[in-house]
Parts: sequence; structure tokens; C-alpha cells
Amino acid sequence: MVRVRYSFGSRHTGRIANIKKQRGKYPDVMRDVVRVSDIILQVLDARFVEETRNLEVEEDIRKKGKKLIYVLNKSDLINVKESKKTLPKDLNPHIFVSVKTKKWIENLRNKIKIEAKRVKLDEARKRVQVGIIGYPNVGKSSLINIISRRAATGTSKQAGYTKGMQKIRMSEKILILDTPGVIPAFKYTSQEGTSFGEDVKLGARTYSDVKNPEGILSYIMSSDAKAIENFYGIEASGDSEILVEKLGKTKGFLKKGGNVDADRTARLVLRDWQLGKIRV
Ligand SMILES: Nc1nc2c(ncn2[C@@H]2O[C@H](COP(=O)(O)OP(=O)(O)OP(=O)(O)O)[C@@H](O)[C@H]2O)c(=O)[nH]1
Ligand SMILES: [Mg+2]
Repeated sequence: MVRVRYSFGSRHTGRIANIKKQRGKYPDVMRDVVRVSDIILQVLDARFVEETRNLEVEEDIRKKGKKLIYVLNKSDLINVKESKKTLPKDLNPHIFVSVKTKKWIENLRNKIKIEAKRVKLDEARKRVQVGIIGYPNVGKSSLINIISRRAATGTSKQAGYTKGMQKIRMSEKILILDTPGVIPAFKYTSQEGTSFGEDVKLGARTYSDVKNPEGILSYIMSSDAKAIENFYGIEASGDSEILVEKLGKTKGFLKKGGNVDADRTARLVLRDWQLGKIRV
């Protein structure tokens, strides 16, 4: 069996010293959750379905014969009808939800209950275990709080917030397991290069931790310039430097001497992007 290595997407992993440790620690959490769960919910960001999927874990789940349900969260930020047309064919079963607007949460609760009834428990175990996995910051903990109807687990706009496995009771018969967000190791880098830019775009690395916000903004604008320009009402012809210059002036983000504070301005855009204010 191929052993897949994972690293934990958090602000701490920017430091090389921590990466090895976390690679040792978090793969175990992921493997453990898959092993002990009867049903697994893979939470995806509805805006970035392909990018936030973890195909290796899906393979592992399939091999173990466990039930996998795809949960497309943050669907308040997309046009669901349009998105359905372009979904991968193998994304089944899937369910769109929005923790923010609470839309379709009841559908998900019902789906979990139906699947839980199908699970055969032995004497030793009274509850069906439902594992929640996914990329950092996709809303796993927020989702658990809403389906368990209590603020049972911590959430944050900071990626990499949940640190270990947590068990939360959803009902008499169902236990939910929260896990830390995981970025597949092959995608992971400590460099602020393309794949780092991609993780900032997906929210898996938090804007406040980015060392080179202008570079990352330029990366995001290579695919999503129009959305960003429209949001601020600024014409920049896809050029991040022009955007930063104009936006910095509008916001009054100036350094001594009157030049635009490009770092601060670019970081503001990354923040608005990660808070989902800018619709893709
Ligand atoms: N717009 C929008 N934002 C959401 C939604 N669900 C969660 N969020 C936000 O996404 C951020 C991350 O939420 P968490 O629940 O902490 O995410 P997580 O997947 O547990 O993150 P880690 O533990 O860091 O892996 C928070 O700022 C939430 O408010 C949603 O449906 N819509
Ligand atoms: Mg969490």
C-alpha cells in the first residue's frame, strides 16, 4: 500500500522545523478518523471543488468500504445552479450547504441519519461514528456546530485552527469526529511559490501570515482579476500593481512620503478574498 504523507495547513507550518513534526502527527489523525468512522463527510469549498478534494483519502476510504458523502459548503458564495452543471461526475453522493445561511443543513442532517441507520453496530459500540475531513478552513468545525446544534468545537477564520481529533454528540445514536484540515503533502510547500499562492486563494493559508502579499495577489489575479476589479470598482486591466496603486490611494493607505503602502493594500485584498466578500 502506498503511504500518503500529509502536512497540516496552519500558520505554524510556514516554519520548516514544524513541518516534519506535523507530518508525523497529522497523518495519524487522518488515518485514525477514516479507520474508526462508519460514514465520512468530506467537506469541500463549493467555490473550489476540485482544488479542495483529497483523492488519496478518497481512495483509502473506498478501499476500506466506508460510506463517503461530499459536502459542498460555503454555497452562499456561488451560484449553485451553475455550479451543478460543471461538477465532476464521480462526486456522489453530494450535498450543497451553507453554514452561514443555514441553507440545506436539514437535508444534510437527514442524509446522515438515513446513512447511520444502515450501519450495523456490534455489541461494543453504541453509536455510529461520522468523521469530518477536508482542507483547512473549508468550514468543518462550523458545520459540526450547526449539525450538532451546539457550539461544541472552535472555529476561526485562521486556517489550521483545529489541532486534534474531537468527538461531538449529534444525537443518541450518532457521534461526529472533527479533524484538523489537511493539505496533501505533494501539494504542500513552505515556499511562497505557485502552490502557496493556490493555498492562499483557497483559504488554506491565512492572509495575515503571507510574507509577500503583492506576489500572491498577482497570482490570484492571474485567474480572478475581473471579480476583484468589480468588487472594488477599479479598472486595472488585470494588472495587480495598477489595482494596488489605485486602491491604496482610495483607501488612504499611504507611507511616509505619500507613496501607496502596497503591502498593506494587497493584504486587504487577500483578506476580503478570504472572507468571501469577493464573489468569483
Ligand atoms: N461564507 C461562508 N463562510 C463560512 C461558511 N462556513 C464556514 N465559514 C467560515 O470559514 C471559516 C473557517 O471555518 P472553520 O469551521 O473554522 O473551518 P475548518 O474547516 O474547521 O478549519 P480548520 O480547523 O482550520 O481546518 C470561518 O471564518 C467561518 O466563519 C459558509 O457556509 N459560508
Ligand atoms: Mg476546524
